[in-house]
Amino acid sequence: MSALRFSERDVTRDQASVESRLETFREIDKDPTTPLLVNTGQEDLGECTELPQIAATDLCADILRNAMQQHGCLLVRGLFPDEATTKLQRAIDNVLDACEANAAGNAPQPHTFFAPPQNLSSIMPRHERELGNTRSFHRESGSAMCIEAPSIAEELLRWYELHELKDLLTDYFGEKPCLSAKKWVLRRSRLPVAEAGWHQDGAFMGTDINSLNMWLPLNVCGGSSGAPGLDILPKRLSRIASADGAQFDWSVSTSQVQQEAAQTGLTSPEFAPGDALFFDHFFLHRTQYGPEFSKVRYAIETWFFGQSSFPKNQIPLAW
Ligand SMILES: O=C(O)CCC(=O)C(=O)O
Repeated sequence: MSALRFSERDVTRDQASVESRLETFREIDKDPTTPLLVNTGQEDLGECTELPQIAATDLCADILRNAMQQHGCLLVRGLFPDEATTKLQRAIDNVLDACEANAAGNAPQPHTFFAPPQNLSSIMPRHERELGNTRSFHRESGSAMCIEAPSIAEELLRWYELHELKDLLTDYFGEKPCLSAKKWVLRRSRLPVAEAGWHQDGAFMGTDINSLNMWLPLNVCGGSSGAPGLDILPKRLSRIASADGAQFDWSVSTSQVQQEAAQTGLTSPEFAPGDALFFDHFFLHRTQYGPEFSKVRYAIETWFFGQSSFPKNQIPLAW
């Protein structure tokens, strides 16, 4: 399998390519007639309590579909090699540092790790204000939109395709996939980890979509490793839990989570670099936090959608 090669890329061409991926969706809305993979309020498929795990060699659309229907998630062990995860950590350092410099008014010349698409603010409904708020939110949480660095984005797309993810997702969605500018995120935890709250991404994406997130940790994290992973409820939910008593209107209070988890129980798996956790917009999870999490964790979150069943507010990106 070919390695990741960031430094050999043509930044100008990659920036133009990401701009064109954004333009594809400027005038397009989702198609309300596309069948949904999970219908809101559909009947529960029993109390499946275990987090389903498979080896990367066993990953196929049927296993993914089955796990998503039964548990709302699938953990694939060893999907990507160690050599790549180390390279990706360094790339994230470079992108986050460039974003900091840009915010401090020292906008770097376009380079491999920073060359934001020039149409990004015009494509967001609230333009500069929305882009500014999105960037501040990311800086405060130790993250950045992947497309701030089009060469990283384009190389990742090439690499995802080599790992047959595009075929897998096309089969899963029943149509070609697209991605999201806002929810394709490079992450390096800021310590101490702030409480981010239990949430389902459908609370702000909407629920009339077909989605799949690939959450990709790049170093050992979770469990009791000392680096924050995710606390999760490995259960197929098909509605957005109430935000009553929660910190934000898109989050879920601990007491509400305990009710949801009454039969299932919560889990906090330990992840190895290159494992991938797949889940959708109904999946209930949060970043682990607390004094015991003193180590930095790197991760990439890539949300995919069906190309006619995407949340327009997350700024779709053609693939
Ligand atoms: O990486 C994290 O800690 C948070 C990830 C998350 O909430 C998500 O991918 O939706």
